[in-house]
Amino acid sequence: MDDLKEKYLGQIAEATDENALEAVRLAAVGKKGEVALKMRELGKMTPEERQVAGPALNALKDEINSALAAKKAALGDAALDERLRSEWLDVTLPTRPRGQGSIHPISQASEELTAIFAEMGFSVAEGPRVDTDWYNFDALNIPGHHPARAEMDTFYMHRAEGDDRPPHVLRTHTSPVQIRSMEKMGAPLRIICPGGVYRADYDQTHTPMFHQVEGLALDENISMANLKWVLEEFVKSFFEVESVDLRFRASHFPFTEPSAEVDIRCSWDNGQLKIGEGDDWMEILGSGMVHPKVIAAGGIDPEKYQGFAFGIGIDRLAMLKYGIPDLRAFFDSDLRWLRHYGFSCLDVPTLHGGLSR
Ligand code: 2NM
Repeated sequence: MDDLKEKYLGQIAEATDENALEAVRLAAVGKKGEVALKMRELGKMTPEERQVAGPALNALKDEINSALAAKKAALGDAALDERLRSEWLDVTLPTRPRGQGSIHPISQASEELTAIFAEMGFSVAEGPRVDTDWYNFDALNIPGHHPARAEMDTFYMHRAEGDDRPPHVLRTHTSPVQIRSMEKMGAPLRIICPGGVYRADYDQTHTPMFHQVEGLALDENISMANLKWVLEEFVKSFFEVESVDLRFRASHFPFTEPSAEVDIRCSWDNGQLKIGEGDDWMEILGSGMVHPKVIAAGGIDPEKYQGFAFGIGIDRLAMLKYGIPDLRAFFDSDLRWLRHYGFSCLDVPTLHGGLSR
C-alpha cells in the first residue's frame, strides 16, 4: 500500500499537463486502475484481513484523489498564467491608417437616424427578438385570424413536447418593444425602436431578416400635424436635402387609426435617383395615430393620452441613400462589398458633422 501511494503521488507531482494527469488518474483510481484491482482482492481475504485492508485502501484512494485535485488546480492556474502571458497585447498602440473593418451600411443608417430622432427628443428603446405572440400580435390589435399571422409570414419557435402554451415568435416588427416601453415607462413617451425583425419571405426585395425603425410619441395633445412635421424633418435630415414634399396616402394598419403611407417626391434620371425633386413619388414608410386599443394594451389610458407611430425599413433607406442596388448583398458578408460600401468607424454620424460625410 505504501509503495502504491509513493508511486502515484510521485507521478502526480511529476505530471506536466492535464493529459498526463488524467493518465495517472486512470491508472491509479480509474474503474480499471490499480486501486480498483486491489479492492477486488478484498473478497479473497479473511474477515480480519479485510477489516484492516478495506479502510486502508479507501484512505489511499481519498489521498490520491485529493492530490489529483490539487495538482489539477495548480496546472489550471499555470495554463491560465501562460495564456495571459502569450496573449498579452498592447491596447495603447495607435490604429492603422485604414482599419481592416468597416461599419456596415445598416449600422451607419441606424446611427444616422438615431442622431436625427435624438435631436427631436426621441430616446432609443430595445427589446427581445424572440417574443410572445401577445406582444407581437394581440397587443397590437392583430387578432388570431388576421392574415399577418398566417404561418407563411411568421417564424414560430417550437415548444417542448406536451407544452400547450402558445409558441414564441421571432418578432415580425419592432412594435412589441413599444408595448413593453409603454408598460415600463408610461406616458408621456417619445421613443424610437430600431432593430432586426423576421418574416418568412425571400426574393429580390425581401430577406427573412431585415431592419426596422419604429417611432412612437404619446402625450395629451398629439395630432397628425406633429407626425407630419417629425417625418419631414427626418427625411430632410436623413437624405441631406433642403426641402422635401411628402405625400400622405390613406392606408390601413391594425395598430393605427387613421393610418397613412408616406411617399417622398423624387426623380429617376437615366437610372439615377434624386430625392426631393421631380415628378415621381416613392413610398418610404407607414404611419398613423396609435389605435386606442394598442395604447390600452400598453397599460396607458387612451382617454388621456394619444399619439402617433410610424415604421420605416432601415435596409431600404440605406439602399436609397448610399446607392446600393441589391438588398441581398447586405447579408452576404462579402469583404469586397463591405470595403466598398462600408463606413469608417472613426466617422461617427452627427447632425453638425453632416451625418455621412
Ligand atoms: C408602421 C405603420 C404604422 C407602429 C405602431 C406602433 C405601436 F406599437 F406604437 F403601436 N409602433 N409602430 C406603426 C404604425 C408601424 O409600420 C409600417
